[in-house]
Amino acid sequence: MQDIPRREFIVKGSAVLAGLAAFQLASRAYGFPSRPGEEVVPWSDTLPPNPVPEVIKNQLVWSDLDSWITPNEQFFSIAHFDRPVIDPATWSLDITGLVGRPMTLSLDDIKQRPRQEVVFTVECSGNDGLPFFNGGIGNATWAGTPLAPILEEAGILEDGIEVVFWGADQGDVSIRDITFKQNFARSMSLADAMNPNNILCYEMNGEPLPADNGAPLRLIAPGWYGIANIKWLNRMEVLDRRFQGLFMARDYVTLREEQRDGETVWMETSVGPALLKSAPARITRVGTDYRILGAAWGAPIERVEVRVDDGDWIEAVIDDSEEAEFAWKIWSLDWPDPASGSHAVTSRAIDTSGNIQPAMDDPLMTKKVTFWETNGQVTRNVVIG
Ligand SMILES: Nc1nc2c(c(=O)[nH]1)N[C@H]1C(S)=C(S)[C@@H](COP(=O)(O)O)O[C@H]1N2
Ligand SMILES: [Mo]
Repeated sequence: MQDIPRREFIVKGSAVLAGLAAFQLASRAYGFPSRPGEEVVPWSDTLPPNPVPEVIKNQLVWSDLDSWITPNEQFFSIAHFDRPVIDPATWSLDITGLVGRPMTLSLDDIKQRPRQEVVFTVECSGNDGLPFFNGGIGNATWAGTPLAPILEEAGILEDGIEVVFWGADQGDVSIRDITFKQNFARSMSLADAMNPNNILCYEMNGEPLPADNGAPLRLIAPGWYGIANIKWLNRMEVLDRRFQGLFMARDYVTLREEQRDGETVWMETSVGPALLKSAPARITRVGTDYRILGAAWGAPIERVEVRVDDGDWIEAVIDDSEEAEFAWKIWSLDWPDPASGSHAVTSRAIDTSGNIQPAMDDPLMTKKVTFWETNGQVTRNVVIG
């Protein structure tokens, strides 16, 4: 009895779906603002050689940006210690410390739990803070299982306030004259860890998480700088106090000179959530019709403005064909018949609260003396004609 309507529904449904798929394909192809026959005009500025090729690998080449999602083989990776290659069959995740029910989960256990995906643009907080580093960023679809229900099942004891995430990678760490072998670790307050957006991630753009990006399991903490997204995760430990490991309390510490009632104070904070930012990615041309294209991320984007040389700020067109809270927005601005010669191209993002991405000579940038969290406006140079 119910078969007939159901089949009808499926037939109609699939026709609708097929139509929708075709439409989405078309709008997707249209969505990334590329034009038939366009050619890429290279930037005239180039990065000096990367002095730490084992730490920073595979930087994004901005002028190659031609898709909203960064393919895995073009995704950057950062490793401060070694780069462990882990056998998923023998790997497990321990949940220990101040929990009522300590747990050990296999990869299968984790994959059997509810699946959650998020499109999230990960940027290293060191990006644009060092002369050889502007490609520490990429946008991927990450899949895994939500973190919060696992912590709930483990039963955080009353005194638990902090969750430490440990990686399998190890290096030598020193405090004063003591040197010891330590695993990579970062922590979050219990409140931050319980954010429903956080996932324990085993898949990147539909493929198993690549080794360099943390296989078999990593934390994905949407909205945070890269450092919070612990790779090669194998232990989570709940503490009754703040964790002060190298990457929380000594490295990845932003030092800012600030004024309080005319007095200079030095503020030291651990790198945290991402900051509002944008960058020009590439220039293309069809004949003499030039176009500037870029990305904006780190906060809900209201608009992006572009300036050529010392000209006015002009509003760019934001590509709204892809909607994802934690993903970059691609923007573009037509630049018809530019004068020949050298030009500087700068972008600035404005968020929905009205905050403007700071200029590089803004005190927010100049009074920040460590290189992390450099979210100032990025200027690129191009020679026309
Ligand atoms: N275990 C571990 N996790 C880590 C790191 C690391 O060195 N070890 N580097 C962090 C830093 S600094 C960044 S920017 C991101 C980069 O993620 P990706 O390598 O997948 O691009 O991973 C973070 N997670
Ligand atoms: Mo980073």
